[in-house]
Amino acid sequence: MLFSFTKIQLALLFSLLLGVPLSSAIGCPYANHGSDVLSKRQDGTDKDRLPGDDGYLDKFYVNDTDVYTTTDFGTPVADRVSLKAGERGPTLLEDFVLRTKITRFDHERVPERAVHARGAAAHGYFESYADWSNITAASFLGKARKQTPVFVRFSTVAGSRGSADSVRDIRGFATRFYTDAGNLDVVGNDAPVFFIQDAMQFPDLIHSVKPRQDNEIPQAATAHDSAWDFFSQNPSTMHTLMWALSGPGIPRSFRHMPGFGVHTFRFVNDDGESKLIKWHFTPKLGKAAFVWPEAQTLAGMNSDFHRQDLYDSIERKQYPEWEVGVQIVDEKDMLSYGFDMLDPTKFLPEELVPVTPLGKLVLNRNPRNFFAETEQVMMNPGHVVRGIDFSDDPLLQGRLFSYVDTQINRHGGPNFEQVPINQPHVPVHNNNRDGAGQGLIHLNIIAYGQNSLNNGSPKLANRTQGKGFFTAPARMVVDGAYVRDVSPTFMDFWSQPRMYWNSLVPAEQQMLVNAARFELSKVTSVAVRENVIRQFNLIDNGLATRVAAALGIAAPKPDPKFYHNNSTAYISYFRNPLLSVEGLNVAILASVNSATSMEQAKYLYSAFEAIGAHPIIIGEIMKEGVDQAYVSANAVLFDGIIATDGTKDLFTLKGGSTYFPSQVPGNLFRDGYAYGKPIAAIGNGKAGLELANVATKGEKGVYIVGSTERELKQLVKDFESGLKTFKFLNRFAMDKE
Ligand code: HDE
Repeated sequence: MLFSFTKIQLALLFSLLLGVPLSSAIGCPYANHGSDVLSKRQDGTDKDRLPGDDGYLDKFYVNDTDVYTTTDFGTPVADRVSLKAGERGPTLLEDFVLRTKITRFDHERVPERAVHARGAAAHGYFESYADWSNITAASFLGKARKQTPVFVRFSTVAGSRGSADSVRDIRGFATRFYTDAGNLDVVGNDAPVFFIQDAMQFPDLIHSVKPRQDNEIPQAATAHDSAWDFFSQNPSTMHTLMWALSGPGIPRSFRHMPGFGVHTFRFVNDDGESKLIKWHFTPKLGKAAFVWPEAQTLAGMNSDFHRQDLYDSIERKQYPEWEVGVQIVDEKDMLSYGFDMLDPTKFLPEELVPVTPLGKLVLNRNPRNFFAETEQVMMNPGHVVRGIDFSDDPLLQGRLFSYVDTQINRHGGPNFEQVPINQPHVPVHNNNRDGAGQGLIHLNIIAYGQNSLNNGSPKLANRTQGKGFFTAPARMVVDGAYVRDVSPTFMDFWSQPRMYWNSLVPAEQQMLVNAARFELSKVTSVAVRENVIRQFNLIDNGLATRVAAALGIAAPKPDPKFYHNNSTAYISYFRNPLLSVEGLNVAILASVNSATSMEQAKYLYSAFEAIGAHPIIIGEIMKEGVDQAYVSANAVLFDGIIATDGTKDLFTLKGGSTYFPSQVPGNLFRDGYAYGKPIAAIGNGKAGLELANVATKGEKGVYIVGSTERELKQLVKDFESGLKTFKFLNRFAMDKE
């Protein structure tokens, strides 16, 4: 009997020897049709898996190569032509192949998210810098270099699922950590503050910013009466509004965007000691934002710009990265910083409490199926693990209810945690049962506690046994009567917006003023406009006066109750250059009719690729050596624009071209300059600058050079620094004092 194996043992042996996952070895009908696809993508072996890919999703991948079509219940069928009574006769009810195919199609859509419907996501990993068990019992932070799989979804808030990426809005930044002690979701935004202080106001806020109820206009925009009526009637919105009206409202990409947990949370260590914390995700590339005219045009030129930027940079192996850190505050200091740490409309300046870096977050794998992963991921701030705890922030408390509720609506039942992308990568044991779409076969029929028939299993985990979640022992309730009221510690709505305003560079303040002018010029109610000016005037008289001037409203007298000169160095998007040019799009304008131009384009392509930028050669037609045709080119798609020597004719097209509108090449320079981008002309490419009438030699961010190799080398160097500057602020008009 020495070599007698059961079928399972044989399968296990086979699977171990050949590296074939167990489920395919035993012929499981649903699991693991995907090993072929996976091996192609990841070079065949587990060794080649990227960090963070623990193979958890492998068993769910389906590969349809070289197999027959089947029905959902496994019968092989042909599903191209329906069953009819005679070739030209009526289709028969009997045709289960047709009926199921159509039924499945009819049910493909699920409700989009009520907010944050538009988004994109990627897989990756978190790596802890150190053992942080002195401050938190969270196991994923318990060891230096420990890696944890993550899935991060970025989003806009107000727009529908098909809306444009570059609209003005706060961005969602939701990170799921698949830790070895369960899932932790940090469901944050790209601003560290939120519009309202109490969950009770959330439906009101969202009703006001969503499109009008009668005509569903405008899509994904706050530039309408109801949004600004809500803002001006609810001054808690002022602070987040300032963020939305400036850089964070129109980020260059998700890769250039920070993330914040917004609310105060808690770290708790094994001994039960707790600290208040605020989550920060800081982009390794630095922060960058569009300017508004650029973002608007982009919505038409490529409404998927952010989604594509994320996808493409991962495919190019330029993995987006953030440093994850926390501000740590003693429990007793809840009210020590001039505001209440429970108030989500306030942020804690880094000058007061610096961010402690905990680890890095890297995104290195695109989802394989948008619906299955990105659309079905159901983030929830209530997904916490041992070592993390909540605070009494009333907005957070309301969120802890909302997210599960909304998932049940979207999924049509309570088993949404069983969807592959939502499954924790650790076993799930409890007495929750049944419901629509139950995907597990529970063998425990003693589905209650306390029981004796199953030895009390599943057992209860807590602080001292089973490494369970526990509430921070130091969490105290402030004694008081039941009230439906706002705390007096939540009542200063203007000091922090003023600090925000004080912290922007002048050109950035101007962008904010311009954004407010744009939005309010679309507000039809004069009373609403005046109410906004009154609110702005509590923040800063200059802000109010400048916006008012564009609306034909008289300059208000200063209302200095909340005026001060405090500022913080960490807010501005335009104060510091980018830290890297990684993945920035450099348009190299070429002419297929000029050998010099094509050669130079090739040279520049290699040079920019070598420094990590993303060069794109533009030509009259698509052919070898050309990445994009002028017909689809627009300055908004590129971070910098260079015309090669030999492109002169492009800029002097008499009578135009049928391959592209004749104004396109010139407009690339005209608009690129107006949007503050670095631009360059080599040799007779200078004709482009002349046509666009935009720049002169010696102007910052404008490079005019000859064609020698020395000059080209220097150009690449200078242009790299121009790309890091990102926006040449001197080109933007400023209000006269
Ligand atoms: Fe959300 N929010 N939210 N929110 N939120 C949702 O949950 C809600 C709030 C945030 O990529 C919904 O699954 C309420 C603050 C992100 O899948 C919903 C309140 C912050 C995402 C919901 C808030 C956020 C959501 C819609 C006030 C920043 C997208 C679909 C009490 C800290 C997550 C869903 C993803 C999504 C409710 C306030 C961020 C309806 C009631 C504050 C990033 O449950």
